[in-house]
Amino acid sequence: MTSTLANGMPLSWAQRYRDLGLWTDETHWEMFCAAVERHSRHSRHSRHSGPASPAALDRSRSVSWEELRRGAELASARLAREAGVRAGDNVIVQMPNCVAYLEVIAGIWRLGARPVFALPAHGSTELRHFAEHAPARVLVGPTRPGRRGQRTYDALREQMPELQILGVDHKASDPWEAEAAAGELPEVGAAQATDLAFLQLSGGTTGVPKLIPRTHADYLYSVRQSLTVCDLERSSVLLVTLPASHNFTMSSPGILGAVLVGARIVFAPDTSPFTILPLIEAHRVTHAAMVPPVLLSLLNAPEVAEHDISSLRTLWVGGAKLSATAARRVTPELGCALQQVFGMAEGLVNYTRLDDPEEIITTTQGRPMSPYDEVRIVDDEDQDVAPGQPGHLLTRGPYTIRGYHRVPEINARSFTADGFYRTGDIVEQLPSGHLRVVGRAKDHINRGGEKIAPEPVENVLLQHPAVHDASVVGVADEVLGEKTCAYVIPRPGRAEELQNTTALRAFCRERGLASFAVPDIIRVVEEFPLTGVGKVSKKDQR
Ligand code: OOB
Repeated sequence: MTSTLANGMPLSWAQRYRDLGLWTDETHWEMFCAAVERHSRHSRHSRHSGPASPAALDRSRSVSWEELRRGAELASARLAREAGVRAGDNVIVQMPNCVAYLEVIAGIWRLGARPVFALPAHGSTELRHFAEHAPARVLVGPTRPGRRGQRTYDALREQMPELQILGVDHKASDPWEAEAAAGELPEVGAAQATDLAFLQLSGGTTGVPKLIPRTHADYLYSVRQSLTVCDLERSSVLLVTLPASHNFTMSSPGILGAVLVGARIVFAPDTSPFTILPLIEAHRVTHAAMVPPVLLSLLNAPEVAEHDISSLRTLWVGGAKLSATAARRVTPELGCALQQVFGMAEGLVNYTRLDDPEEIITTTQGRPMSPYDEVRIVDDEDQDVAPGQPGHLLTRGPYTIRGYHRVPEINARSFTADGFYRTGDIVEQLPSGHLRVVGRAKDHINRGGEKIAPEPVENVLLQHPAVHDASVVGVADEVLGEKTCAYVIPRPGRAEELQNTTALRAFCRERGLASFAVPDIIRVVEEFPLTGVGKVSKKDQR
């Protein structure tokens, strides 16, 4: 008899959150089906004739709510038939932003199985780690993953022949056509609301990303709670421009929030202003989530003036610190509201509220979205700091995990004995409860919202025959917030080989490093600065 859920939540706490009415008995598949029923009924009542208005669309497809559910059923049939996916299995999903992405994850939930949310930029190193650690024996990706993606999958086929890679032709007008012809649907897999729903990825401080176990009950609560502090509703149009599988895009209030309220979902293939401005205009987009660099590129794009973006109502900006300067430009220049979002895949999400004073909206990262979120700000000895003073942010609550997936040693460090998650963020709290992020204790690099752990990058650099030692740090960058800078010490007599940094970066890519983790800057040096105890002083390198 285990005494905790997959997310580390003690059963007594799970019962408490259920008694409070925060957690329900619904799984993601049940939520999805109930939502499709509601929205289809609504659109039957409100339209007299003609086709149902689209629920979700991308460059090649536009589908109604019912078609979306049908797509999910067929996706589940394909996964079951071709890869034998069953209840309790983990399935790595590495899809671009598209309608089929949503069908695939809903299809996985239909089987009672669990998506492992990889990002399109992940290379073979990360994917292999997910497959081994989750564990997962199936990966779903695009049929034509591009040159880099193809190399990644070729490498995986060689290194992990037991991993089955299933291609989905997301650009086809009907990716599930063949499946529809194949016949019967598999049964809906058994799953409970308190079961593991999926594995999300952490920003990570050491090594490859840790896997974050979220249950149906805790995650769906976080989506519903997000909706109570956001203005997303049935008539809204959500633009999905960050990678769909990121926690921010999924649930704050994100794709799942849109499914719950019946808002239209428009998938953008990338984040460039050239892509998103025409989409905002064409689909009368009202809401979008962005990391600060994407917001900046939008604010600074001369093309903004050429597009009618008057439909925009609210932009959610988070994932990394937004400067007050940029925050102040949003409403005057884009004509919409700004909500800052300070969240983490481990749980806690803070929002500025739409009716907060402007000063709060532009200079804080919001306050916890749930009255049941517990927040502590402590010094290095875990003692509470005086009000207003900066300290380490610890948190516990109805949708924050109490432990990572299968790493007891790391969990002992990342959580307090009474179950608070050590976020690694340094914050200060205003009397109003709003948090301001002032720094980070953990040493990962935040490259415009993409979190990069230095260690795996260093490990790859160290594989180069001319590299003696490598140390990777984040350096301030105006656009991205931070860039990665690698300091490398050459082996004796081989400095010459490292002069061509392009070749060294190509080497990183070949070794399967995620594209965003390949160092932006490479500096060849003779030695590293050291701290008092002889450790490399990353502080000085920065
Ligand atoms: C979101 O989630 P993750 O898991 O990729 O990264 C979490 C970390 C936080 O611990 C913090 O260091 C940083 O990203 N962060 C911010 C921030 N939002 C996240 N730092 C400063 N200001 C912000 N607004 O990034 C995430 C998950 C859900 C919603 C939004 C973002």
